Amino acid sequence: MAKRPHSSGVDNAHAETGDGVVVSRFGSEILFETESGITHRGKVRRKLADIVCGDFVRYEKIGSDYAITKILKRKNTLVRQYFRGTPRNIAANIDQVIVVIAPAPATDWQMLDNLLVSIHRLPAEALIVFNKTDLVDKNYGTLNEFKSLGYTIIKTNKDSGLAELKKHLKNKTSIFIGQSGVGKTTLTNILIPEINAPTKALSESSDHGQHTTSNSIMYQLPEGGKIIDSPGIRDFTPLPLEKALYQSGFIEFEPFMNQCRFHNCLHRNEPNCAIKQAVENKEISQRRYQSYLALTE
Ligand SMILES: Nc1nc2c(ncn2[C@@H]2O[C@H](COP(=O)(O)OP(=O)(O)OP(=O)(O)O)[C@@H](O)[C@H]2O)c(=O)[nH]1
Ligand SMILES: [Mg+2]
Ligand SMILES: [Zn+2]
Repeated sequence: MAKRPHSSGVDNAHAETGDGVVVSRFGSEILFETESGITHRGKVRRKLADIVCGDFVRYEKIGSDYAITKILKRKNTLVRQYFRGTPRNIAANIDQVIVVIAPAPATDWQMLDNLLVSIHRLPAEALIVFNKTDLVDKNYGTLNEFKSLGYTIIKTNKDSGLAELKKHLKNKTSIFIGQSGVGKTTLTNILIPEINAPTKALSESSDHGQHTTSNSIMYQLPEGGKIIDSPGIRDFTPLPLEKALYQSGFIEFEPFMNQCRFHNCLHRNEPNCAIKQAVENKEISQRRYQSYLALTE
């Protein structure tokens, strides 16, 4: 992985280079951690504008300043479509994306579908954390649908489920993502008690989160592994992919693929479509199919 800092040669006896990992980003500056675990601020060169939390980088030390000169090869990047198709990186080199949902604020299920499509594409492991279970009795909305699809769901609240969550976090780089106010930072604070990052109650008038966390920050977990706490999102649209690529993100389509009349069927208006038939037979949920249609419009 990262190399130790070393002298870059005789021309500039004070210049040092080395590798590190981006812990957080604030505009053109980042916080990064060297392999020896020391955190520094660094200036990012303009051409590296898409640098993001989790990136492995090369730095150069000039005097007492650090400049980031290169983004090292990425394993993957979690990307969303920001404005009219513009991609925006959320994090890089992720092993596991943890979508946090809660009874309050109420879950946007279509956003969960969209996130799962993007996670499938990375690829990275997907984990659903159903938080604030103290606020509901048993069954929550359409969550069972995701369980039947085979997604792993962990139930947590401030006082329970944390041991199970820790097992899934161990020795991986994970990111918490989800709507504002679902409790991502609260969970992070419980996992790493010394950080005490700010959290805020839902707005009384709307029952929505108040967008408390403004920058993604990566933390080292005491048991090994890393967790990135990210700002709440209002919506999540995957990058514009070729339509065929969206299909594999709806994992329940898999058994019916290649059974449509047309080999390049988009499962919209085509005749003899096995996916549409499966929706009619209730083998694929109408709700999930609608999410698929919305993505492939
Ligand atoms: N009842 C209950 N409330 C919780 C639980 N976890 C967090 N909360 C509350 O939910 C509110 C929002 O928590 P945060 O941790 O700030 O949520 P967040 O997901 O980080 O929000 P953003 O940073 O805005 O994305 C706070 O008032 C927390 O105290 C829980 O398990 N049960
Ligand atoms: Mg937060
Ligand atoms: Zn079809």
